Amino acid sequence: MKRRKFLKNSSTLTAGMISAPLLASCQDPKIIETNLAENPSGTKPIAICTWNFENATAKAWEVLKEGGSALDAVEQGVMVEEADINNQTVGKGGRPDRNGNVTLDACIMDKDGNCGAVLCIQNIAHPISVARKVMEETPHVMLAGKGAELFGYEMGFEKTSLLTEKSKLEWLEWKKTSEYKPIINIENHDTIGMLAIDKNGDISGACTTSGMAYKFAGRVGDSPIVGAGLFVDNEVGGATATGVGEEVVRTVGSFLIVELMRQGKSPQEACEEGVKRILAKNKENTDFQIGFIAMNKKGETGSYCIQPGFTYRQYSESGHVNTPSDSFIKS
Ligand code: SD4
Repeated sequence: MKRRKFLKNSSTLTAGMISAPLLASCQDPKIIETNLAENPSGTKPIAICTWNFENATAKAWEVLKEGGSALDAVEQGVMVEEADINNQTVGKGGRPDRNGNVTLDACIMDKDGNCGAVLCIQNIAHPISVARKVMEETPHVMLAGKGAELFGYEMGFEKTSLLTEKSKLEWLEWKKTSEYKPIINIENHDTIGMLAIDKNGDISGACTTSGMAYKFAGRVGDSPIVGAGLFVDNEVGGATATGVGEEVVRTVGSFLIVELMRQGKSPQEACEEGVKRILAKNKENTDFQIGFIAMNKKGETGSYCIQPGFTYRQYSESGHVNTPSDSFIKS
């Protein structure tokens, strides 16, 4: 039943080719030629993200086509979802914890393996940008809770209420039973993880979420944990996750996928193995969702998930497409 709902709500395949002027302006043709010669199926620059976040990949592509860095592309790309109050799993508008507080998790990683994260941060609309500041302005990798929030204000971020009327009303309804049951459908699983390669061939990644709806106060999932919700190694590629974070943390999912690519697996094969490792630890219960996406240094991409319905968006000179992911459970 839950799975059927998931399918019903999942995005359908949409594909729109980019315009000729955009193609022409995209990048130094020499670089494209070299890439194609090396690897006919790979392409770069490229941005990919979990789910069908068309506006987020369009923003990332705008940065990449102007010659911007992969780091700027992923930050600005995911900020689109953080700002979208209709996305109830990311940023402002996110569903609150069981006490009615919206707490956000985010991390970012650059081509040099630098990383920054904020965990359980409140009242700041763009946790990804605070995470970037942690990476660039502090000697630390992670800041949590009040400390992260105060650091954000020091860095000039504004205090803002993240709980929208819609999320508040839903939470009040939930409180009548107070049953914590992560539901497998797109409304509860639209965390954005994004990976990009820029014109120099450098890779960065970002991941941002409000986490599982009605979680315990203080709960942190995989999304801000470097290696779990996101991992990038500029020599190999990157991976990022969506779904039940506790399960991704148990296998350090994104790091695993990057390491599998280092050992020669394609992004697709590595994502499949990543999901299968999680399933191996859940022999009795597959009634939850995990979706991984991955990209290697050549710009080849892949994805895999447990339940059908997961898709990922990609934007490169080959087009702007939403690709349905293959799944362990077929229907
Ligand atoms: C978490 N992985 O906090 C996140 C939730 C998620 O789409 O991906 N939702 O566990």
